[in-house]
Amino acid sequence: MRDELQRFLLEYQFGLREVETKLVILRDEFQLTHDYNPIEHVSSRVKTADSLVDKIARKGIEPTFDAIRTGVTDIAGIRVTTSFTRDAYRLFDLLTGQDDISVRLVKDYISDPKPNGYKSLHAIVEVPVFLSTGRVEVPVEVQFRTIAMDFWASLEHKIYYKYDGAVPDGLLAELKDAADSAALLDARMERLHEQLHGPNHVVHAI
Ligand code: 0O2
Repeated sequence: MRDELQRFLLEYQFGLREVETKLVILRDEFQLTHDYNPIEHVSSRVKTADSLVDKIARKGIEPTFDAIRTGVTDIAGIRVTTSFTRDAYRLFDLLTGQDDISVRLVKDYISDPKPNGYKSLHAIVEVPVFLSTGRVEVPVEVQFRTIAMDFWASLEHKIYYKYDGAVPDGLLAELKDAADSAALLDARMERLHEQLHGPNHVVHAI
């Protein structure tokens, strides 16, 4: 069972590598061709077996590989941090437009933030991985967000876990207020950037 689980998780590790390589190629090509790098940071992880078991129990998913494959879509996860909101959408378009990538689900919490203030653009994509046994489509969750959105989300995540989900109302209101400030900062930085380079910087050149 343990070997089977390792083998199951390995496919997600390979899927992650494929998508990471695509992002590295976009980043390097952007830098070289346009003298501009829209990606600040990329981080990735495959869920640990313990965290996967927790999620299956929480969501009431049957403990079979088929049920897990269908029911848990963030076993492989990548977070792409960009300088500006435009870059988050631009990278989303460039990745999801590649013809070996299929998009399973998109959640746009940038245009439609969660009530707590969370902003991020999520996509569940499927990427082909070629094994000795043949081709498998591996789902990978990709989150695109700006540095300001990421800064907010990582603090909110820590607070949420510290209070085990029961965050006091005063703190929730402060977090929402901080999310609004982060959004204002994003808009302001993007305006400054456009003053420097013009609104269509890079877009024309693609
Ligand atoms: P972790 O530890 O980051 O992996 P799902 O539970 O994934 O099947 P859900 O929650 O509807 O379904 O998916 P959604 O909304 O796309 O959120 C998935 C991930 O987005 C979360 O993964 C978080 O990483 C992030 N996220 C979503 N909402 C919030 C939020 O309010 N605050 C912060 N800080 N992050 C958020 P996990 O598995 O919850 O956690």
